[in-house]
Amino acid sequence: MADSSRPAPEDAADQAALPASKPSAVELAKQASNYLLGDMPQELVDGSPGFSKPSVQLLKNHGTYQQDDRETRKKSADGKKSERQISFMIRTCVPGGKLTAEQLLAAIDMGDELGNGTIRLTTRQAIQHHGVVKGDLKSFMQQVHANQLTTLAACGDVERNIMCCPAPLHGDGVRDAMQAKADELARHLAPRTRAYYELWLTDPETGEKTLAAGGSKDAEVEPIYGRTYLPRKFKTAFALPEDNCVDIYTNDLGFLTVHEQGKILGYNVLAGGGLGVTPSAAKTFPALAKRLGFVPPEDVLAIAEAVVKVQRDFGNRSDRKVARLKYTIHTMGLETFRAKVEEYFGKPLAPCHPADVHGFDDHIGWHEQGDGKYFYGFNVENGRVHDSGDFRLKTALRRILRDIRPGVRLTAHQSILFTDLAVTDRERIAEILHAHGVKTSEEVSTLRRWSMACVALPTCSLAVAESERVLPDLIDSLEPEVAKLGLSHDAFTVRMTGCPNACARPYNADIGIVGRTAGKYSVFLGGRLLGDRLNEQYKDVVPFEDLCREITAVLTCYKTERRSGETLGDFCHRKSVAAVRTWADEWLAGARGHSPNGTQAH
Ligand code: SRM
Ligand code: SF4
Repeated sequence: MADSSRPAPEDAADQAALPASKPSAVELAKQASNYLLGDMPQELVDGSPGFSKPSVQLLKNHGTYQQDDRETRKKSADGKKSERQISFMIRTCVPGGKLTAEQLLAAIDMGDELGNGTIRLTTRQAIQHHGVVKGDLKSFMQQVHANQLTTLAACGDVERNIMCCPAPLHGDGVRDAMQAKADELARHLAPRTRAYYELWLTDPETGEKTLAAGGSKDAEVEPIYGRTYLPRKFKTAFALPEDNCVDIYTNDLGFLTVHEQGKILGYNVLAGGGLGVTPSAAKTFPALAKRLGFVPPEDVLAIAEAVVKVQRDFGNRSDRKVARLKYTIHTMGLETFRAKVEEYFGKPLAPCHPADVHGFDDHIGWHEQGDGKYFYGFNVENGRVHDSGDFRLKTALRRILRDIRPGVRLTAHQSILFTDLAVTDRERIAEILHAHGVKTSEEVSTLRRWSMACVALPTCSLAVAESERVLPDLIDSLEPEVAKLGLSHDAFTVRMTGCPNACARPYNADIGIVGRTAGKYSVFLGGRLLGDRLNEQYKDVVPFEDLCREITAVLTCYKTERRSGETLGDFCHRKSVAAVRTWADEWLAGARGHSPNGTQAH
């Protein structure tokens, strides 16, 4: 239940700094940091390879994580400690995934000059670099700024990169208007602290501003967030009922665009989605967002601010495991939460419009934009842009970006849309890709196209198993099985993560594969492309080498028993995951006419 002794909305920002229960160490670090600056100015130039613990927490709000390559760790001489080569992951915000060719080129160049020679397109339409050393951090941030982007709030306890369907489909203007609204909200919820500018965009010797002076000059530095920002990360997305390519239901806050005859009537507001779980903490759970109410377009900023402020004031600041909005709603109850949001909003919320998600498009392939130009959705496997042997994706991208100068949009599926193309560019793009050993989207199997994996090893400190580096092998081994079953054209999502934090959103996929321990995975079934249903655990602790036959068994069951037009996820949901398991286990044991290797059972 909501605590009635809580402060009124207008003075809650200050009091949020003083929670009743013992604040977590991260809260203390934020509280003492003077709006996210802390001791970082001194630590940045102290000659050591890393930062202190409080600064490591603060740095996340500036878009960077202190990490190390876990494969190069060495035992110290006395064998007691492990020696780590510290480097930094840096995430750059790209609201709605919109970039220019120059910006993506610059990001690729920065990966070569200051990072590990690769870049990664994320599951939230942003860009990540890895392997940047402390001495290069400032230069990196300055280059991001020069590239007219920012890393501020790409990570941390703030509104993250706001997602929006990136398709440049200009036809009736609905997507353009929705994308503009998402941009407006991203600007509205951006932190206003000057710390970012003071730390990264000034000369360390003189303290003089070299690139930009920014942030609030008002006495009230952060009118939305207050001194301690939010209790936890906060994520927002905009989608259309006919196209949920951003997985709106997995976000803390979602705006589902309700439109008729080319006019946006308003937005259904969804709240409390989030997927990460901690298996050792039973109090954690994945959740899809709940339908909260309906607002006209002019109220989007105000309702978002109200939801953010309720989370600011009522979210858990002592236990970070249960600090996301989904737990605030769970603790308060949906009706109490809605009432509190209405209080902050200053008026009642209209009930949701009946419109709901009913379609999904990854925008891969060649499409007309509706303005006489074309866009090409290019599938980047697991978002990793690199050159390796004959596969020279990074070089191919450079050529496309330099020679054709398309617009660029990043998708929530770690892929790229090249936009504003002429019809003749289709062949040029295919030629460039082929010349660099890269397949066009049309040459990639449906199975691979709809798969995605998180970063995991070797950089992610939370990974317990491989993900990005092994999913391509699993897909390689599954492709012939899928073809044998005649399912090559069936679209279903296969999403893999190296731990239960769920960065590739496995818990609403048709098939979710989640790292449990080294080389072993839990398998989940029964979500679907639409992203509006959580899946269920099918099997636990499955060795990587058994995943292909286990999934093949499920697909065989699907092929044999599905109804006409039924998708894999819908089939598993209807039949029940338990019944699919029984069927598939019998098939694996050879008791269903044919054993897995195709021989007749006795
Ligand atoms: Fe994530 C933490 C990578 C999208 C849930 N995520 C991490 C960290 C920063 C690991 C860490 O804390 O040390 C990973 C960086 C690894 C590395 O070496 O690069 C990481 N998350 C990613 C990315 C890059 C995965 C990718 O392959 O694309 C995605 C970056 C998105 C972006 O541009 O902002 C990414 N993370 C997600 C998503 C999907 C989404 O938001 O649509 C989720 C599930 C949705 C959600 O938030 O619940 C997600 N990441 C988490 C969690 C669990 C949060 C929770 O509430 O339980 C963590 C761990 C944490 O926050 O404590 C985490
Ligand atoms: Fe790391 Fe786990 Fe996220 Fe994968 S799901 S990037 S292993 S935190």
